[in-house]
Amino acid sequence: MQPRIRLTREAIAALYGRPLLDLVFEAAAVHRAHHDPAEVQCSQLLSIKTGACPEDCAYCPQSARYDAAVEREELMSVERVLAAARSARRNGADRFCMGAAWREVKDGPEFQRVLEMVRGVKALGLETCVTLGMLQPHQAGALKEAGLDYYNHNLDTSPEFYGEIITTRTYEDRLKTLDAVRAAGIHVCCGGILGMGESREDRIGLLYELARQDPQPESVPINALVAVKGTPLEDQPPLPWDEMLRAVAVARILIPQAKIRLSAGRTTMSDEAQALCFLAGANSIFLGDKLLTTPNPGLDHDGALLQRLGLRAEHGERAVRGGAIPV
Ligand code: SAM
Ligand code: DTB
Ligand code: SF4
Repeated sequence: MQPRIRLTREAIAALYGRPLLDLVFEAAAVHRAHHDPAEVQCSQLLSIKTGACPEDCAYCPQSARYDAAVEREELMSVERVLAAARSARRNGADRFCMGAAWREVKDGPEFQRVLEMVRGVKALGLETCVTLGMLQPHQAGALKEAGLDYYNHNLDTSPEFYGEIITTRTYEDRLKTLDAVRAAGIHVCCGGILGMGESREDRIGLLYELARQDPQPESVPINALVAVKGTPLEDQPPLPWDEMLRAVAVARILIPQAKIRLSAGRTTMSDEAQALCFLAGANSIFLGDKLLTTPNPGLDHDGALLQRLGLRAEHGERAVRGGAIPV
């Protein structure tokens, strides 16, 4: 189902600029019409191959071109990945997401190992997600066959600002990968990053590009930049909480069926700001104290926050009870 609002940049700009509490109120109504507002989908991330990436994404500590303090690590063994997935399940996660610092997937033994990881995680009863860079149609087919539920590939920002952040692959390349994912019948997880020095107009442009995909993505991560020392964006000032809130609310209104994921950047958001984002339609988070290479709030903090707000993990039946996260 498409949203009721016209999908033009002008209409989205008008929505984005509404008085903040009116915008949140409307987004909350859309949220409650399409989702159980007490549930938050919980995923856990693992970096299965870390650092030494040839790409030049200005935000990324894993690019070989910058000198962020990230330990390089070759592709992990299947056993180590499955041990991490079991621990994610104990933590209350129902989806396990594996990320590789690759420009693109290459056919061969390493890809075969990733397929093995997907099969193994799926066999644990968890949903599976990977983010591996650019992907060709036959590789998407192989991932689907192995049991992949979601592929994460972000647009990151507006088409206009994109060239300021990445020069080693185009917006068009990203859309092509997303087409291959969709054509293989894998759910699309596609979002972006705020706080990279882009204008509000760029944030509106990103939301427009996300919402006009047909079909719309099933999962939309809204990341706040984690400004990592050694990357070109290390000195970016933190994103104001109300810009994050506006973007979440507009994403919820424009993409009503999707999970809107409050992704990177939660360690610098207050509990109050996160609560407002949940009210405005965010309904997915990453659990645990680490994202790929940067910190995340951790189970005790998130457990207490969800408890306070009366929220619980979605698909709690898949998770093991008795942990910090209410299920
Ligand atoms: N290499 C693959 C790719 O770029 O498609 C997969 C891994 S990459 C780390 C996945 C996503 O993480 C990026 O598209 C970006 O949106 C997000 N990301 C990376 N570094 C970030 C940071 N410092 N702050 C916020 N989001 C970040
Ligand atoms: C996404 O949009 N956010 C997640 C996931 N996709 C892979 C990752 C954010 C990474 C933040 C930087 C890091 O931890 O290295
Ligand atoms: Fe490489 Fe992905 Fe980081 Fe870009 S975002 S440098 S492609 S790991």
